[in-house]
Amino acid sequence: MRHPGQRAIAVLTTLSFLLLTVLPARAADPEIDRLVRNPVGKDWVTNGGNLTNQRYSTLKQIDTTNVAQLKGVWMTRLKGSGAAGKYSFEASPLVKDGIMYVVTGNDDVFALNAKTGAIIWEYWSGIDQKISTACCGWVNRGLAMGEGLLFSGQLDANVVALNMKTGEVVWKTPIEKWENGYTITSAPLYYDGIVYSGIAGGEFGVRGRLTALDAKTGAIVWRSYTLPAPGERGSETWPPGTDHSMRGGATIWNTPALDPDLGLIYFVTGNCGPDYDGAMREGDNLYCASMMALKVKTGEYVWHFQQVHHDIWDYDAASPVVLFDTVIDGKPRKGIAEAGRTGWVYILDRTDGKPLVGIDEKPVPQDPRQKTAKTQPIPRGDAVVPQCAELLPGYEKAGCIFETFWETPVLMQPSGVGGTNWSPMPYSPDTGYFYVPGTVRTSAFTRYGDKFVRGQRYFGGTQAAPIGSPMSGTFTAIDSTTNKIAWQHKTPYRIGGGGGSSVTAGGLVFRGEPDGNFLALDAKSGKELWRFQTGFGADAPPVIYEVDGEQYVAIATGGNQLQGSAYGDAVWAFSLKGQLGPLWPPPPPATVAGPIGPIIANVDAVRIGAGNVEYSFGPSRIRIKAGTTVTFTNAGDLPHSATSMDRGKFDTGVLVKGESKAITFSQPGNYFYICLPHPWQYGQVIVE
Ligand SMILES: [Cu+2]
Repeated sequence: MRHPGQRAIAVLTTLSFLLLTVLPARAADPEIDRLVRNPVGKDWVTNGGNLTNQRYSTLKQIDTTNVAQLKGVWMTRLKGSGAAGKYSFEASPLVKDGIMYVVTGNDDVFALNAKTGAIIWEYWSGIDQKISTACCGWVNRGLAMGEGLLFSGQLDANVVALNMKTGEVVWKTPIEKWENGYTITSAPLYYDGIVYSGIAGGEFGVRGRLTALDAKTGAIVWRSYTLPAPGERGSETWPPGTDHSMRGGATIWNTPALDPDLGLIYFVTGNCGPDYDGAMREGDNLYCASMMALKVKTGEYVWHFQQVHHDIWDYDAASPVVLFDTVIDGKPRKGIAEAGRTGWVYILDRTDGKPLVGIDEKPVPQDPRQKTAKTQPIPRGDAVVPQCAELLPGYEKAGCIFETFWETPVLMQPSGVGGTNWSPMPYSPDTGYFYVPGTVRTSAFTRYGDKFVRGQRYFGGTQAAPIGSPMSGTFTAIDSTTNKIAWQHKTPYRIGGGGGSSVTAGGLVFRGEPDGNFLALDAKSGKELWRFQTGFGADAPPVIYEVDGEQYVAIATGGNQLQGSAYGDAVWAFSLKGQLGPLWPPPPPATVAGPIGPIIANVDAVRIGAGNVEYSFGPSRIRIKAGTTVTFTNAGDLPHSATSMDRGKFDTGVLVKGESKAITFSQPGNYFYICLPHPWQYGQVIVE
């Protein structure tokens, strides 16, 4: 028989065990958790400002009445990091307690004094310069912080944690291998002891996923795939008896948002793979091009909304989701919205994924060869970019969004790069508007099929812009309660894959332009109030912060290859007490698609990616006599090809660094060509 005292001890032990397991663990970083749950004030501690991704700052020292006086306080060059043709600068700096942290396209991280711009420490990532699986430039969209650490997802598919005081590596966790087609380009999210990271690689036949890591140790806590294995939920939307879903893309390009009260984490997924070939993947192909909600603790599926069924246009959902609270028909609603590549903003109820403003399934053009979906979701309200293309000389067919195509090119708008690409869409609770960057461009969609080889491009077609076609952009305020345009600016350059913006309680939208200009607009009316030439492509999203009572606006200006803007390695900070004036303008981006530069006669060699202009042919336009053999050599860092626009005339195949291929041009004619991996890279051969 047990002694009563022993029994009491046993009961106490059981009770304390229960308490330990039932009570939530103490927050690992209560300060960061509090900052990211609340409206953004003096610090900007996560990519989207806070857990909502609204990029809305409550600071209002700089407002519509005084913004015209804004000048540069400091401009710091980041020692050449990421300042080369292959890079884009897409990160928002983070700021905490007067220190700024910024990551470049080479995954190098710098800590700066946020008041003076002086560099405090540097982390050089040392990532393999042979990484060949970054689809769309070498980019890093930003950092996260918590527990005294900075978190960064690298192109080599590692998540690293750095000591915030020193920049030293504390842990490093591989999520995958870049050799298998996986890279990380999105900014992670930190909340309640966990780091959440997406993964990219939708152009390489990968399987998308969200990964949750323990912030202290880097151990993987859970991983949630965005594509079902055979037999799992959603696998009925892939052809039975195949494993196409296991390489179907649906990657995560951007920072998730999180609702702590609902216990849900939200994100959007990228295109289906192969991008332009739906022939072998009959079905809706869940969960490509979808908004998704998972349980934040376990990664368990809660709801999804697919924006594009059976995507064959690369109509990714790439811009970060935004959480907002609103009142519709007199009822308070919990909203979630995302700006798609389709040109529409998708506005849903974040509790259940049902449309808030209205989205209708409508019949669309059909092509049995592409196994097209019968209907597509069409949001009520306005699109921010045109959705029909005009016919151009040399083409047989032009159509509107969701037109079909096969081996003959079909012209369509929006282009396969959007609409809105990776750029964020800020939301202001003061105006109730979303601020949506858009690219206006035509794609000539063509399907040609691709065999799957792990770690190789898996496009199945192309969507190059036709030679001579115009390219521009729009910046639009969309009313969140109606999904209709409140105001819209036509911009001279494409800004859907750049032109990042943020909004403030001072009634201002700050946004960059690829020609180097940094602008402030009246958030309510759209009126331009200030403009400043930064000297480099101003495409990364700006941030707003405060040090010692002074409000600053900062932007990383380093250009963007999607925008064709000038590269660089600069970070600018502005305030009302600034003294620095503008810089000389950099070369502006192209506004017409096609090769540029003079026509050079009697050339027998073309170098690709030479002279630190990664996405280029040099000379880009040549005139030769029939029978001439031209040697194409890859002098750049990344794999490139020289492929005639219709692919049948000539094709070097993909050349790695240093590799050459000789092509003999025997037939007179005018041959335009592109690089297949980078279809915005153009050349021309005139054979006489
Ligand atoms: Cu290329």
